[in-house]
Amino acid sequence: MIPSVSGLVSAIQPVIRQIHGTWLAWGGRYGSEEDTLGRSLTLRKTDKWLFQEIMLTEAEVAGYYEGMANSCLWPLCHNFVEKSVFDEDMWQIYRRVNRKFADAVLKTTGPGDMIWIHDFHLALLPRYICRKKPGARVSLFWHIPFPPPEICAILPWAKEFLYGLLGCEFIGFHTEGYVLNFLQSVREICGLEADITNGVVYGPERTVRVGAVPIGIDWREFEEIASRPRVVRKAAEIRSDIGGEYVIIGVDRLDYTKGIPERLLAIEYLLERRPEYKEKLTFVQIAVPSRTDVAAYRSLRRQIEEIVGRINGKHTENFHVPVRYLFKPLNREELVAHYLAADMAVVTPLKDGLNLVAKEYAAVRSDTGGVLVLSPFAGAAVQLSGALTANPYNPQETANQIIAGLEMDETEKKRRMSALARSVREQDANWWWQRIQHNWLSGTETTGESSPDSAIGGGLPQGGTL
Ligand code: GDG
Repeated sequence: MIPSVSGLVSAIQPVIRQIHGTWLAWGGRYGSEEDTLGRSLTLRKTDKWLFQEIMLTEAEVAGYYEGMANSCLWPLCHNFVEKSVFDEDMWQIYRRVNRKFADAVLKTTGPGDMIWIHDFHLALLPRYICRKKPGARVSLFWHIPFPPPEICAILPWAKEFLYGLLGCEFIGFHTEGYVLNFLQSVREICGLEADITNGVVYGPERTVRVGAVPIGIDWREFEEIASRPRVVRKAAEIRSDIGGEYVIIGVDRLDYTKGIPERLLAIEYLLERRPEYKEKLTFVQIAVPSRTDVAAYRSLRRQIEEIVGRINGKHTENFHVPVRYLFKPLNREELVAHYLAADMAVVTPLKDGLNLVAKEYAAVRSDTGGVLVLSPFAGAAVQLSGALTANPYNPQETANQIIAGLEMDETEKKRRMSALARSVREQDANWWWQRIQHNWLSGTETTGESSPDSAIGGGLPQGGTL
């Protein structure tokens, strides 16, 4: 099985490996109406954790995953209300699939097991589990932004959606801002009492703690990959193939929240205003294919390709092509070689829960300089104060910050990069997991049966094949 490329998968895998849990998720295969569980397998021979496949029918994938998750909740939570599709049939399928996950979790877990749920695909699952197993040890991590109450209220099923989450003992978000949005939504939409200062909701079935716990990365792994001789050689090859003086990189799933067209417009503006950069600068955009069955993603791809064509048609000088565009995933080593080769990473989402690419770039370039240009609308901006900030909605500002980064003196670059690296190292994947455990377990009585490594129930959509 090949795990899909996404921030969620990158973030979760090191923790699951560490605790030897069981990962329940849809594995990308279709089953029949009656199927709940599919195969159990280890992803690699050396893995001590188990992947337990949950089967979905084609209609469930269409209504639940492509529909409710990717075409309704994803845009809504990223403030793209006009892209959200609201459809009662989709909602009914979302409920059904959440119930299916609840059945699978209940079959797989024993008394006292810790059930850790991931993301907006499974908002109803905590309550479904608790109804059948009152007092179950359930916690959820929300990987994307949580919208403010006035946007949350647009969801026709907002109350049920929020009550679903309130089956948890603890809910983690990336930032204090999302925590506040959640608490205010619960107050305003459900009329429940919420203690904003201490992050507590007094729910109908249990008291729920809520907190900001931004995900960290396994920076040691990135540093180790970046030190491999073949990766260092690959980075040098990338630079010599590209030519010119400066390599700037963007790495994203191809998603309208990531601000790829806006970033390209900033590059276009820069080349027009500062033509001396035409032969010096190359912008490499790695766009990983994502949600290709959703119409909004197909039209975004066309839009990006049109802008890339226009920029290269207009600004190629002496065969130096200013924008290199890759519409495919790279393997880990190739990805790290690109980070290593790049003088600058431009991470300018219009809205992003956190953004791991910014942290990965900082981990790889920690000792070698490099510059990070970061959108204030990425959750990671709260932690990564060494970055140059650029509002993605303003291509001129982004272009100016790119120039400022390219022209910055080496001492300032190193100062900023070491501040970034410090934050990425201090608040890494391990720190994140420790804080989740601390928040989850604090304030509750442990029976002695419970252990954070006994089981993981999670709804993590996987691509690839089994
Ligand atoms: C969601 C939230 C939140 C990218 N290209 C390749 C590749 N990647 C990997 C990166 C990184 C991951 O994919 C992307 O993570 P992000 O955080 O940038 O974005 P989302 O996928 O939208 O993730 C996000 C995250 O969950 C975690 O909570 O930060 O806000 O939207 O790890 O390295 N990996 C490989 N080849 C590529 O070409 N192998």
